[in-house]
Amino acid sequence: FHPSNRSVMGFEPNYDESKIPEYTLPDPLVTQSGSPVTTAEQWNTVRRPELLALFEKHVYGVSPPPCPIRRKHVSSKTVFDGLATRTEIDVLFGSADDATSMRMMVYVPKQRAGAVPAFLGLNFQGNHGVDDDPEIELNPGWFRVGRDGTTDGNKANEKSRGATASRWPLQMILKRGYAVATIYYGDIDPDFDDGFNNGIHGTLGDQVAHVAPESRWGSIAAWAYGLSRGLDCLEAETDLGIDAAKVAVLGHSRLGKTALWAGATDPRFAMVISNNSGCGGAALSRRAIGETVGRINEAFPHWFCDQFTEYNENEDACPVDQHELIALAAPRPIYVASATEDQWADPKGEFLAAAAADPVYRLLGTDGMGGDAPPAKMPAAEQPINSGVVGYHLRTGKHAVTDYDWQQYLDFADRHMKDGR
Ligand code: GTR
Repeated sequence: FHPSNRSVMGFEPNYDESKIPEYTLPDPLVTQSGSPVTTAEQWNTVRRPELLALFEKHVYGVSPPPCPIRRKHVSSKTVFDGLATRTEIDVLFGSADDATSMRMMVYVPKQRAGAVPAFLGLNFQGNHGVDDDPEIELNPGWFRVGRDGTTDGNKANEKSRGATASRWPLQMILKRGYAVATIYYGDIDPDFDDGFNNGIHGTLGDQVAHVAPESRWGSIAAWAYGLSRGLDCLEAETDLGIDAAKVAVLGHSRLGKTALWAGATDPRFAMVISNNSGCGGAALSRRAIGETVGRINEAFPHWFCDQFTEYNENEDACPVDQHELIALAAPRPIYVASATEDQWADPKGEFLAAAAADPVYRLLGTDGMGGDAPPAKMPAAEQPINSGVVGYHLRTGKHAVTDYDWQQYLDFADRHMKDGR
């Protein structure tokens, strides 16, 4: 994100808490018809499906039903001085000749007693941007123009090798006993507004023809759909040594929004991690601070469904808010992370959303954010809240994924995805 973008189209973000409009959050534990939800069964059979449908209709759009995947092995190699096996697999969406394909790159620690838990996340700059090994093919697809000379036009160049390696501390993760799988998000749907023709919007789009046009899947929903097909692949590839019942879906920024939607729509994900996801992710839309619904729809008209534009400068009219997206992961562990210098993403709104999801987690028999009730106040930086199944931290620094963030995710995963803990 370029700070200069903040003023494009005349938008001046508000960062003043005192100028936040008065708002009331929709209650996740009251149905649209006004009935209180007081049992886990009512949540699971009535309110959860209702909320999912509302998010589809009003925010992310309706995706096609899962398509069968085809898998083609590309390579397998021992890397990092014997620490791990890296496998590349092309995953094709459906059986059509022109099926879209995405390349999943998977690292599995060699030293392991049995199948290991894994993190699955999309990346921004290609698999070759995650690690600079020249044997990883330079992704030939469409790329956003890089800030630092990593693209020529919309093509990745050699400078993009390892460009996002700091966000993917592979060896640290592998040494902790976890596998990592990643996919370039542009393989699934290139990140520009093309009228929903390229990527899986084009090849699978006829399957949402029955849906009202304003509620058809946007790009975030398409990327989330790709994550689910990635999980299909991990389930099928039993020889990799990954326990597909213990896969955490994670993402940063727009891909954090995507991870949250993937976790909401696909209950097979054992854990959900949102890193600096902001507006349309973990941050409450009704606070209208930093990036707003109106700004995001104007700048990225392809991310959400068209219906979401109804809530530009009109957040109160939306029947859902983002705490309910977090609640859709319940009772599975979820972790929301913010950064102090990322006010655009509204750290406080991310914290408040996690806290407002807590009652759903407690209704489902977990301890939510831990203790008897969620903390009333946002924690200081580097004071993670991680004793319950809803984790949160504020990190000092910029909009990024750092080793500090990963250390918290690994500790949280140790608690919830490792046997005997
Ligand atoms: C920004 C956008 C944010 C966030 C970010 C990113 O331009 O306003 O919502 O998604 O991009 O994905 O890097």
